[in-house]
Amino acid sequence: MMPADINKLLAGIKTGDRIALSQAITLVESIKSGDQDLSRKLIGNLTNSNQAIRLAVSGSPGVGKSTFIDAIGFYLAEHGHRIAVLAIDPSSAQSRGSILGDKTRMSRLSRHPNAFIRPSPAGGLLGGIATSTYEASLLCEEAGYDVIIIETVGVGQSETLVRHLADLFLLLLQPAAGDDLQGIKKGILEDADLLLVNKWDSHMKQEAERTHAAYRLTWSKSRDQVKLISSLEDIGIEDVWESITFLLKETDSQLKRKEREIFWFLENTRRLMLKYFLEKNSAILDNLVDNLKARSINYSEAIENALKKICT
Ligand SMILES: Nc1nc2c(ncn2[C@@H]2O[C@H](COP(=O)(O)OP(=O)(O)OP(=O)(O)O)[C@@H](O)[C@H]2O)c(=O)[nH]1
Ligand SMILES: [Mg+2]
Repeated sequence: MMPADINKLLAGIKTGDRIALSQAITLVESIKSGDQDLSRKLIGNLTNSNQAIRLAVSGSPGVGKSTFIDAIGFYLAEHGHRIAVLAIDPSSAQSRGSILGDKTRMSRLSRHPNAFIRPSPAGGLLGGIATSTYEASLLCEEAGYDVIIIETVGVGQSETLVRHLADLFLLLLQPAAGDDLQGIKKGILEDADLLLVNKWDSHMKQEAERTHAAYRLTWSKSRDQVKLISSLEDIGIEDVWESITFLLKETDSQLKRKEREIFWFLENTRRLMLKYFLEKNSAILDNLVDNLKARSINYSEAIENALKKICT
């Protein structure tokens, strides 16, 4: 892509051209340094005049995240909202197959004229959160999508990062037998704003009710923020949206927006600085590794040498 194309791309995004939006997201996801320069130019020229609601949807593999997003996204799209879905798939970097999978699991939404679905490979970065997801959400906002839903598997570091992508964090839970509360880590539970026990249907109905009751008793936040839903049968979806709008009224979204910008500025600058220093000093590090192998220096001397040569 040429620098001159950036203005064309920007104009396309503003008029709601999906291809332009897709191309722009591909650009911000690119790790080529030329693309990164263009990407910064693109992001720097956004007007940020639209204000979208950002929702993160997390939960164990197979709990029903995509099915839930299809249900609530379709409901909102039918009510005049424009929905963008950024699905971060930790496996798609290898298989690439799941892109099709996500589209078929969000079959109603993917056919809706008010919806845009974008699967992104996590690329092994940050345990399931692509560092470019923040930028992709800015692009969707510029394109006029007023609800942006981010699907992510809550693993590793992403547990703390999802908080910084969205205004609200929805955690889906699997109906679990008896006392087994499925080993969801306390940290991720406390980060969540809504707990949604999914699959409240079929043979899992009673189990879902028991799980719901258990979380209402043990969770530190309001009992009303623990819900029973069936994404497959569209049960409880409207109620979830009501809770979301209620919680959003209590959140200072402008403050969240500022905090988000600062967080991702630091996160991405740190990552770029590290990459820059590692590339610039690779010869020094290689040389020290050789010295270690030859035992001409010891471990501590190698670290001291590296610091002296690189940081002073
Ligand atoms: N019975 C029932 N099945 C559901 C419900 N929601 C999802 N499922 C099923 O659960 C399976 C997994 O659903 P997905 O929506 O792909 O789950 P996911 O959490 O997005 O999965 P990954 O993206 O692979 O982590 C599918 O077979 C769905 O049909 C529900 O409310 N009830
Ligand atoms: Mg999914």
